[in-house]
Amino acid sequence: MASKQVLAVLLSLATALLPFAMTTDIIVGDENGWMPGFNYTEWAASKVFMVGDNLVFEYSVGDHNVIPVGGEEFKACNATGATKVFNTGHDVIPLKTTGKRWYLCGIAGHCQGGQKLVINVLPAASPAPALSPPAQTSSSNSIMKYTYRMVMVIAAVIAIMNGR
Ligand SMILES: *[C@@H]1O[C@H](CO)[C@@H](O)[C@H](O)[C@H]1NC(C)=O
Ligand SMILES: *[C@@H]1O[C@H](CO)[C@@H](O)[C@H](O)[C@H]1NC(C)=O
Ligand SMILES: [Cu+2]
Repeated sequence: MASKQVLAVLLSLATALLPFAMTTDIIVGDENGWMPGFNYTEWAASKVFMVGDNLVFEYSVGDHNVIPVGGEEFKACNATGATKVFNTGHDVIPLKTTGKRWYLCGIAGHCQGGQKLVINVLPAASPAPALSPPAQTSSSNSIMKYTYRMVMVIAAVIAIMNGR
């Protein structure tokens, strides 16, 4: 078989199994939680967000909140038109569809102080992350997903070599 065909077979096998992958709770900011003065853009660059994952915002009740907004509102730190506000201190937001999501804190000055998060949600079965190593070794989330996919690919290789 040509190597491209082999790759295609491996990817489809691996991705076929991915919908059964575990849901990951992704704690926004990791141990820093949800606060101003933290670079969530940099943080998000070391993560993989996939349909089926949960975003979890952790903070002291009353100190912050979480408001989903659009891209323009995100840029302008403008939540005046927002319809939904999360404020439990432990907000679990399921990522149900692919594409960009924008969140900011609506407490005065916090968004301007960096308390804003934009992510790109990948399909649950996306093979893309399997082809490139995790961006940063500090991300247990990426390493976990990367390792999981590599195990799937290796299992597929073994299955093919056994003629199954
Ligand atoms: C956050 O990090 C990104 C990527 O490293 C960088 O481009 C950006 O300027 C940083 N933002 C702030 C406010 O420091
Ligand atoms: C904030 O966003 C709303 C719509 O969501 C818009 O009507 C308003 O003009 C915006 N305000 C500023 C200052 O950009
Ligand atoms: Cu805040």
